[in-house]
Amino acid sequence: METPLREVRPKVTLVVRMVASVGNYDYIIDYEFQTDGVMRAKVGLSGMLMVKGTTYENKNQVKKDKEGNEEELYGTILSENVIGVIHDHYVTFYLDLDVDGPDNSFVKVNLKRQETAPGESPRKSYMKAVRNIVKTEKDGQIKLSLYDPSEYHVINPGKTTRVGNPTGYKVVPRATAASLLDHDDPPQKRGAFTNNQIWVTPYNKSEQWASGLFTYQSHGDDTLAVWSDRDRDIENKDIVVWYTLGFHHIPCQEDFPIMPTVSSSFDLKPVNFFERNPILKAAPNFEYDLPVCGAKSDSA
Ligand SMILES: [Cu+2]
Repeated sequence: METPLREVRPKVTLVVRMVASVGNYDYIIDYEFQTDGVMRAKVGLSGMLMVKGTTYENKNQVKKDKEGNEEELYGTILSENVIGVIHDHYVTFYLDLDVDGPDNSFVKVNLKRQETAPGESPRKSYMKAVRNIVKTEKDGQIKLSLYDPSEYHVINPGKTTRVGNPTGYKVVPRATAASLLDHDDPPQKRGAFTNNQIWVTPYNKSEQWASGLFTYQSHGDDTLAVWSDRDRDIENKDIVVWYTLGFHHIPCQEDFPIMPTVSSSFDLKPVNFFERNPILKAAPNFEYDLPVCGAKSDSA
C-alpha cells in the first residue's frame, strides 16, 4: 500500500509591538502579519488601576437604604479603603486602506433570513448575503449587532478576480464595547468616536485625531462624529475606515494592585483579494521535515 502524501504549511506570524504608557495604564499594541494574508491588531491592557479612597474597609460596612439596597459605590472594594472605579477603555484605529489602489468603496454585506414560500420546500428558511455599497458617511456609521449581522468589506470596484469578484479586505470585529454615557455628557462629546464602532470618511489630511487635536479643552466640535455628520460622498474614493476597540472594566480584586493583561483584537482579512488560499505559495513541509514524536518505548 502506498503511503499517503502528507504535507503542511506552518503558519508564521510577524509581530510588530508597540507599548504606550498612558497615565496609569500600559497599552500593548501588537500588529500581527500572517502568511494567510490576515493582519491582526491586538490591544493588551495592563498597569495600575485607577482607584478612589473610601472609609469602608469591608463590604459589610456599606450603608443600605430602607429597602435594603446598598449605597452605589460605582466600583468594587479591592482592598481596605480602596475602590476600583468602573470605567471604559477605547482605542481607535485609523485605517487608511488602499485595496489594489486608492479608490475604494465600503460595502455592508448584510446576512438575512430568506423565508421559503408555502409548499416550496420542507425547509422554512435560508440565509442570503445582501450587499450594500455605502454611498455617504452617515450610512457608514455602524453599530455592531449580533442579531442583524454584517460583514464589512473595503473593495476596489475597479479590480476583480479571475471569476469576477471585486478585490477586497474585510474588517472583522471581535469582542468590543460601546459607550453607555449620554451623548451630551462632556466626556462623551469629546469621545464621540465611541458612539459607533465603525465610521468611514473620505481621506482628509486634517482629519486625523478622532477626539480632536486638543481633547482636554475641547467642546467636542473637532471630532470624528462632527466630520462624519457632514455626510460626504465615500463611494469609489480614497476612504478611511475607523475601527474602535473598546473594553468595559468593572475592577475585581485580581486587578489590584497591578492588573493582569486583558486583550482583544480585530482582523483585516482578505476577501477575494487572492485567487486562492495564498499560503499554498509557501514551500510545504513534509512529514520527514517534522520532529518525530512517539510514545516512549520501555525504559530498559
Ligand atoms: Cu481598565
